[in-house]
Amino acid sequence: MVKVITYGTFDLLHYGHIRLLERAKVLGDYLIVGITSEDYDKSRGKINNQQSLMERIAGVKATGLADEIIVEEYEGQKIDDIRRYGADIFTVGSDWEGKFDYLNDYCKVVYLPRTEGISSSDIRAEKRKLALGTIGAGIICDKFIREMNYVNGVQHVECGHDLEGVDAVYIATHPSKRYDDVYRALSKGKHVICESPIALSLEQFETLKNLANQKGLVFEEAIKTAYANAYSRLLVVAKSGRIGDIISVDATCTSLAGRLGEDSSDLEIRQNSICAWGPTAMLPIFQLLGVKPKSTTIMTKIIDEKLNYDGYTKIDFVFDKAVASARMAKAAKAEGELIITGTKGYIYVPAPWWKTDYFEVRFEDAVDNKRYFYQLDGEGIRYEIVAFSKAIESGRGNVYIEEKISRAIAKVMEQFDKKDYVRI
Ligand code: C2G
Repeated sequence: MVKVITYGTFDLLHYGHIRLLERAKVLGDYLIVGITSEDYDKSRGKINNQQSLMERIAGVKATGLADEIIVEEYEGQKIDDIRRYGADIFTVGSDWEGKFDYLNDYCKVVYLPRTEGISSSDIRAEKRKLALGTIGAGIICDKFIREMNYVNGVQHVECGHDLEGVDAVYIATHPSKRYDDVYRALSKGKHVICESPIALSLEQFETLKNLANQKGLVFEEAIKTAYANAYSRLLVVAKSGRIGDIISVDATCTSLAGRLGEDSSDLEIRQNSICAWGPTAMLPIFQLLGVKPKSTTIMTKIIDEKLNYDGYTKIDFVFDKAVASARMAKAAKAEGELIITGTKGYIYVPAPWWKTDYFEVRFEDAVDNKRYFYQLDGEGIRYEIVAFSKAIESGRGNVYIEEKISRAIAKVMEQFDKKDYVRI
């Protein structure tokens, strides 16, 4: 029996895919189709799949051409599979001509002519693009606009104050202005993704959320770290019990803002430490330990009284069975690491942990340590935009940053805003 193996994403299954499978099938007696997992596709830069792995599997299955379907999850798996399944022929479309010649050492490699004139990208592009405007300025806004270019189905549209001509808007204005900007955008029927913190009080957050719900609009908090592969994996590892019970989560984020301290004349246009870093530093704490701390103590060094501008802030949380601390600074420097302490071991994420592609699980006996590496493109912003446009298309909420997390962040912002803190 001649076994043939082929691989692909098979997103929005089309005629080109089916022709490939038909011809692959007649090369032998038994056809194995490897379908790429979401993570593997992300790691090779394919971030625009419209269908989930299960939907893509169902599509290939429905053709009736595959005798066996497997999932392709990592680089180098093709060699493992060819050996494991005893494949005689590896085949793929001619767009890959030459790329898989190295598999000739393991089986016969056949490139089948690609069907011209059709592709998943074309089908995706045919859908009307989401017109996404931006309000705000600065590096973060520029990065966001740049990252839009990598996302199929999203188009950057310049918009004025009236938000004419856009379906959705990204807001990165000064934290003190965000509430008004978000309110205005939602009132005009625009979907909103806004840098965190969105609101400086719980009441503000609830008002915005209710407005979005009433109007059936997507309203999301932008914390890019939440969308990074390494970060979402470390949450899973931490929750899996690998390091035992979680006892403490300690996150530090600092960025020494150049002239701060020497010339503080432009402080009002800068974000203070808690706005710039608080949401990111609190994210793993609330995602791992829950959103109901028994106590929240804010310790801060205020460098401008009138603006309530903190140069350094440390927030201590006490939960039922764990503690946590978030440290953040714009006018002090420390190691930007994340440590999750467990009863059996700990997870260490080196600086800058908020845009890392790597973490380590460490134990008493270093032999048991394990390192994890993941692809991170565009600091996570690219995936954030994909998730936002998918949320709009599907009408489902944000699965990366749940509403209760946004609420918990807004509560801490309110505590700070009311100056309910200990000064140093
Ligand atoms: N294909 C084709 N004609 C098209 C489009 C795709 O023959 N018009 C073929 C591709 O060459 C590939 C298969 O259909 O063999 C699946 O295509 P994709 O879903 O685009 O998957 P791809 O990214 O090519 O993955 O490890 C993954 C594989 O290497 C190929």
